[in-house]
Amino acid sequence: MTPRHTLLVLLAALGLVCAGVLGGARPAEAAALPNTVVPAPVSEVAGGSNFTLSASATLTSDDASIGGYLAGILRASTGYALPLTVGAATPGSIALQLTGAPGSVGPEGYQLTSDASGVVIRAQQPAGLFHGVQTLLQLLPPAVMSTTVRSGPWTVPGGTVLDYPRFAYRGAMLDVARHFFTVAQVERYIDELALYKINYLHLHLSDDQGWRIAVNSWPNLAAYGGSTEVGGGAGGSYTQADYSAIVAYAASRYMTVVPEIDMPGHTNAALASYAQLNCDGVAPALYTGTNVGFSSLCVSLPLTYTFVDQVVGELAALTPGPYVHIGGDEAGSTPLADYTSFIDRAQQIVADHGKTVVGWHDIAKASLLPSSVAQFWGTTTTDSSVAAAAAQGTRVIMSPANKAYLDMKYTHKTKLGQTWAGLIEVNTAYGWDPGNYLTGVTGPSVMGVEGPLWTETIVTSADIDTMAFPRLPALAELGWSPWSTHDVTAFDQRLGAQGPRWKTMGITYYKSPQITWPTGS
Ligand code: NGO
Repeated sequence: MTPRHTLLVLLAALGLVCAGVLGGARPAEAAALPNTVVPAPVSEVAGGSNFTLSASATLTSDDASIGGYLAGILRASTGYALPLTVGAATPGSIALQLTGAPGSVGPEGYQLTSDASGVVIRAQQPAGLFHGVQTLLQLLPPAVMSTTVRSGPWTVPGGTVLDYPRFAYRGAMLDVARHFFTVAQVERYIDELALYKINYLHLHLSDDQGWRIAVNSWPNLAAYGGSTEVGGGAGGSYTQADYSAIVAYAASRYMTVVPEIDMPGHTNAALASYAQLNCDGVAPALYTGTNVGFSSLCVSLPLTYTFVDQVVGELAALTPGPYVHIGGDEAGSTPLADYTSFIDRAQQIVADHGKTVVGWHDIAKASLLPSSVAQFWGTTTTDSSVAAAAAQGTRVIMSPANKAYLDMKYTHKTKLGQTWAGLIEVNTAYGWDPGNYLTGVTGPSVMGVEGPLWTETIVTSADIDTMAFPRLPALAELGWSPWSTHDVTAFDQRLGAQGPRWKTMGITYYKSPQITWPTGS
């Protein structure tokens, strides 16, 4: 038991003793906040009486769309009318307020207080209110996530939660290139990620097997380069309107899209679409296998940079977020000198379009712009080029493949996924500190954490769910919660409490034997 849990138990015991002494003045259900919230909040203090949502309750919100989001979930499962108003909280209501939050909550944090008179979530910014709403949902019974009416009582334990993130970047990546996923499938994943306060969605939009975003100046990329996928299926691609719809949907969940065009390697789909992009002027065939490292843009060709400029330009114009990811991994058929000169030019092109570069950590072999971000995907805890870049001020997103890759199998028996970086059970995904993992990459060098889901073997939304749950919530907790809350026993209990929610929501998850899953999950 951690000191924090000891404190909660003591407070709970005190509450029960007081209730006895005062002759039952305090209802018996007043107890510690249950250990159910993932990611673990910065602080939770139990106290006061519980709140129970009644059929006549109202919702008040300073932000109409977040109010609408919460109302939508609560109305569906409770069957209550829950009229949404703006203004002062009324007794018995849930109030979302953009005033009165302590300064410590910052732009993404919140304070939640609950007692018999109501629940109030206070934040400085809408993102904080949205995160507070996620905590509130996790304090309500799992049936609250049902899309059909269920029976209550809809009780929130009494107490106060004060909460804000450890890292500014808490990401998830979906590879829509190896297998294509529709807008609806991506939106479904966004909704799942939002439950765990993930705030960046990285879309891997191009690879050898497919080009997934329409580029007006190079129409064959999507039309031809998007026409297949791993295994030879029909593939697909997003129109620019589709992509904008994903960006807007993500924004409604306080998530920023980071689009990736992988280059100079992983480019067979582009090279197959335009013969003139190839050094020999001959377009290769489309590729539907799973090898890596065989394709490269032609670094000596002037047209290559026109291509990069126009592709990045169109993508940057469609992307409100600050980042464009240029890939840069496994350029096994690009000589090192070509590779570094290409990355130098690609960084400048991205900067010219007003965006900040993210690249897989291979880009640390080139000379990086001060703003460029490296995404570590290695399987070791030392990497001299990444450490050297960090010493120069490069910020790093931590995605060590043997901890954070959501496409690795859980065990040898896992049907989907790969094993090249090892097997990743839940406690392995949880058992590392992103802020103190890679030698020389600590403190402000660590921008955050990301869980990449590569899709060589992933075809359906159920496949996505099975690989992401329950490991994605583990990574989300590493990204959000203070390291002082890190406790595998307490985490496993919190995670188990999510099981009935996933069942209610139709999320197919891996029932890890490391977790005690409650009845009904
Ligand atoms: C590697 C590779 C990807 C694969 C993935 C599979 C990176 C950054 N490049 O990660 O092309 O899909 O492994 O796990």
